[in-house]
Amino acid sequence: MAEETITSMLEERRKFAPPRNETAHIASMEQYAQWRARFEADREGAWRELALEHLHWQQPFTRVLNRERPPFFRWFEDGYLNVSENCLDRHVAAGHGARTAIIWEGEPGEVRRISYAELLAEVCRAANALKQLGIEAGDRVVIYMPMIPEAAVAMLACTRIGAVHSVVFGAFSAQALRDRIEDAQAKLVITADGGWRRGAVHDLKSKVDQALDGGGNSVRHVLVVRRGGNKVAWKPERDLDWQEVLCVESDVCPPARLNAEHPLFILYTSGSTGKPKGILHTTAGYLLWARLTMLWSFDFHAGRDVFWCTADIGWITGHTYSVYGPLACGGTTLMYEGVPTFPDPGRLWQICAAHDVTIFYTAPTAIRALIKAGDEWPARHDLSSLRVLGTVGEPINPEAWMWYYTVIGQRRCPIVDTWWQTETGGHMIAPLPFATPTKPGSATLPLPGIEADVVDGDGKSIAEGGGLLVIREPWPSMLRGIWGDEQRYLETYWRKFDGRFYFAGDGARRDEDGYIWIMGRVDDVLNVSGHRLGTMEIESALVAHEAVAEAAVVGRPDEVKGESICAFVVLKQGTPDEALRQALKRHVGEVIGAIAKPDEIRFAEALPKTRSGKIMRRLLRDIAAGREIRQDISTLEDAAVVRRLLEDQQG
Ligand code: 7RM
Repeated sequence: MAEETITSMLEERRKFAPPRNETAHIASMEQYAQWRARFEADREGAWRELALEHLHWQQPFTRVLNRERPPFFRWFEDGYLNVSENCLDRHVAAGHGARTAIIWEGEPGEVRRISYAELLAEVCRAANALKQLGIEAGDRVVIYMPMIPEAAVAMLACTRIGAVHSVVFGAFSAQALRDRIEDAQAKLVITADGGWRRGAVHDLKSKVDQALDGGGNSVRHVLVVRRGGNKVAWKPERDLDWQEVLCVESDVCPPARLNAEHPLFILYTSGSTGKPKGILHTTAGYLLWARLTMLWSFDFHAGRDVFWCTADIGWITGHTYSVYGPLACGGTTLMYEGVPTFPDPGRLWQICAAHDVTIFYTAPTAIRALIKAGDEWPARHDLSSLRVLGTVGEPINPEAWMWYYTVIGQRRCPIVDTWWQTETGGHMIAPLPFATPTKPGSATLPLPGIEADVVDGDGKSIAEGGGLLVIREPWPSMLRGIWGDEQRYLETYWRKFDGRFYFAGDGARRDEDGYIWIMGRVDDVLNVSGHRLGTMEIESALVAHEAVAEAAVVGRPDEVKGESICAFVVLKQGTPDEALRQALKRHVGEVIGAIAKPDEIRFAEALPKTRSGKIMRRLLRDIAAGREIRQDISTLEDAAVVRRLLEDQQG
C-alpha cells in the first residue's frame, strides 16, 4: 500500500490538475527544490518578490524584514495596503465583478450566491456603518455570529477601515464571550439574533446580552443581523438592526491606507493557563501567506475552483481558508451554516454535489464520524467535481486517510494534510497536491520559505527520529504577539530555545525521507475534534463550582474526536453521584461552551501529585486511557491515591 500511495498514484492524479500559472503554482518536486534553493540563496529577496507580485500595494514597501528586536519581527514595514481592497476591489477592477465570491447554504437549505461586485458594495455599506458608530482604525470589534455571509462582510468591513476584529466562536458561552470582550476592550459587538443548528434556531443575541449584563464594559453598541427570526430582547440605546443601519449607507467607501504591520485581527486560543491567549495577526504578512498557501497547498485556481473549508470562522482555519485566502485569490468560497450531519450524514456530500465543490477541506474528526455513518451516504451523491482533499487540526490516522482517499476522492484526489496553528496564520507543513508524493498520516514537507525543523531539547536538529517541532526563521504570517501580554508571548513561544527559534508546542518525528509526522501537543492543551482547549481552562471552570475542591483534566484517545475530555474531581461537598456529574458537565458548558464539557467525570479522594505539588497528568492520562501504569510513583506525595484510582477503575 505504501509504495502505491507514494508514487504511482501521483501520475494518475496529475491528470486532474488544471493548467497552471508558473509563478503561482508548484507542479513538480523540481520546482519545489528550486523554490527552496531560491530562499536559501536570498531569503528576503524571495519574500520581496512574492509580496510585490501577490499583493496590491497602495505604497510598495522597500524593507522586507526588520529583525532589530527579535522576536518582535516586522514585515514589509514601510508599505501601505488594505486587506479588503486586496480581497474585493482588485478583482472587480480586473473585470471579475460578476464572479461568485461566496456561495452560502443555510441549514434549512436556502442558497445565496454573492458576486464580487455585490460583496464589495455590502462591505462598503457595513464599513460606512461602522464609521457612523464611531469605530476608528485600531478599535476592536467582536464578531459573534453564525456561519452566514454577514460574518465575512463584518470581518472585511473591519479591515476596510482598519478596525481590529476578534471573532468569537458562536458556540462559546456568554462568559467566554465576556472575557474576550473585556480582554480586547471592544467597542462594538456584531452578532445575529440566532442561527440554525440541528434543525432549530440557536440563540446568540441573549448570550451577548448576558455577557454585557451589569455594564461596566467598553461596548457602546451591538449590531444585530436578523437570521434566526427568534425573539430577542432589545436595548434601544445600545442595539441596532444590521439591515436598517446598512440600507441607508452608501455602497462606496474608500479602503483605508494601512501600514503593513497594522493589526488585522485578534483570535483567542487556549493556552496552558486558564486564560486564553489573544493571538495577534497583522495586515500584509498574514494576507500574503493566506493567498500563497491557497495557491501552493490547495492548487487553487480562481474562476474554476469552488473551495469549501468546513471550519467555522470562529477558528483560524475559518479565517484563513473560508474568508481571506480564497478571496485574496479572487476565487469562490463556500460557507455552510449548519451541522454537517443534519438532516442526515450525507449533508456534506449533498452540498459538494449541489455546488460542484472542487476542493474540500475538513478535519480528521469529521472524517472519522463520517466513516462511522457508513459508505452509503457518500455513495448517494455525485462527488466527481472534487479534485483536491485537505485535512487539518490533528494527526490523521492512516485508516481515515485511506477512506478519505478511496471513498471520497475515488483515488483521483490528492490528500493535503496541512500542519499549522492559530499562531502561524496559514499552512506551514503540507504537501503540494500535484507534486509531493504523500504518505498517509504525514504532513510531509515544509512549504517553500518555511524553515520547520525537528530538534532535541537543546535545539539540535534531529535528522531522523522524534523531537520537538520548531520554526527556525521568521515568516510573514507569524503571530506578532499576544494581545496585551508581551511576557507571555516570549515565555510561550521563544523562551524554550532562548529566542533562537519559534517553539510550536508539538512533538514530531522525521523519517528516512525527511518527511515530518506530527505527534501532538507536548504541553497541556487538548485537541478535541480539532478544537484546542486548555486543560487549565476546564479545571478553572470546575473548581469555580461550589461542590468542587480540586480538579485535573486530561485527554483520552477517542476514535472519533481525537481526544475526549476526562476530568478527575475532588469534592469538597455534595454526593459523588450521577446528578452531580451532570451538574458539573452543565456548569463547564455554561462557563466555556459545550465543546469543553467533560465526556467523563471521575470522582477521586485526592489527586496524585509530585512532592512539589504538581499534578501528575501523565499518570492521569494513563489511568483515563485504561493503560497499564509503568511509571515510578515513588515521587508522589501519596501513592495510595493512585492505587485507589486504579481500584475504582476495576470496580
Ligand atoms: C489549524 C489549527 C494547532 C494545533 C497544532 C497541532 C494540531 C493542526 C495538524 C495538527 C497534526 C495536522 N490551529 N494540528 N494541524 N496535528 N497534523 N495536520 O488547528 O491553533 O487550533 O491548533 O493543532 O497540535 O499545534 S489550532
